[in-house]
Amino acid sequence: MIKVRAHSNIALVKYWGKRNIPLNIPAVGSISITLDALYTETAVSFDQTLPEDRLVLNGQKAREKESARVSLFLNRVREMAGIKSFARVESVNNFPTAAGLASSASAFAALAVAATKAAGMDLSVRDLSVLARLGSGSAARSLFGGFVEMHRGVLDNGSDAYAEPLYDAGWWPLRVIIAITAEGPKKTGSTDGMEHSRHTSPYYTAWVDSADDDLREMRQALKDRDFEKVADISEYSCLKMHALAMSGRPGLIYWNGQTLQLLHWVRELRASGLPVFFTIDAGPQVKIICPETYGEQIAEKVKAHPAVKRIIQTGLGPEAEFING
Ligand code: 2P0
Repeated sequence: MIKVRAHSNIALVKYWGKRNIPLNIPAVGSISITLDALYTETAVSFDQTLPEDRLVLNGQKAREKESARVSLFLNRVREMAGIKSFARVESVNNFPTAAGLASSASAFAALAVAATKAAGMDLSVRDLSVLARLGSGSAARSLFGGFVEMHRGVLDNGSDAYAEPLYDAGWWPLRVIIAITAEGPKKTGSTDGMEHSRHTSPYYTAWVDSADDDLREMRQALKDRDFEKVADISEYSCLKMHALAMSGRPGLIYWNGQTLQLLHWVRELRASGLPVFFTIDAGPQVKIICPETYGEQIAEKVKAHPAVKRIIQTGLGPEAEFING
């Protein structure tokens, strides 16, 4: 049995849209940070005696839809390894998936590493990233720690659409404070939301065309550890992604009233001189980011805000790793 821990991540320059559906190739590159306190641990063993794949999620037999998605992924692993056995997969998230926090990123990153090793393969990190991407786009990034860039690539077969590390977590200690504004799963998942935007929004082409500029600027801002620039580009990419989602037909609104209140509030904090910015994924939670040295001060303020139910705090995390030797 092979067991792997992979951490969740959030994008500062967002991924939204695919250029190839069957191969799950993103239409735009993205840049993310890996989160220390949010992770998935996945154990995999292939067993010739099993009549089918067995998936246990957070201690319970997985539902049909989740099992099918994992089996589809395992089929690719079996094909690559030239084996036919089914697998036993046990996966545990240490964070609440019901709050709509990303779980597919850490889940498919951990599964890619554990399943290939359990199948007797020793893939390069680049090949692992391509494989993880087939499970979930953001999973390609969760293989790595610290600051990570995902490339959209140009090839039809997706072999150049992979993630790679930009800087490790120690490059620039940041704190991420996740403000939970509502519990419960989101209504439209990212995968469906992205396709909806591609098919119905008049802004989709502009989104794709402007992504490379954002990536280039963010790379430079991270290199310079220029907080103001990172804040500016992150909020721009986040709001542009949500504007794209909202401009579909019907428009997708991932925010609630509390989300919007917090956006204004974070900008007020910044205007008052505190180094802090927000980003939001396909849900109502607001991720508030600041230098580690301001972490405690800002976390206290976020926790006390009436729009916030509770917070989850984390620093930047490491790459995916084997945890049973
Ligand atoms: C991101 N998101 O860059 C963006 C921003 C959500 C909003 O990547 O369809 O679950 O499995 O490739 O990776 C979430 O999308 O989508 C995501 P699929 P995924 O973090």
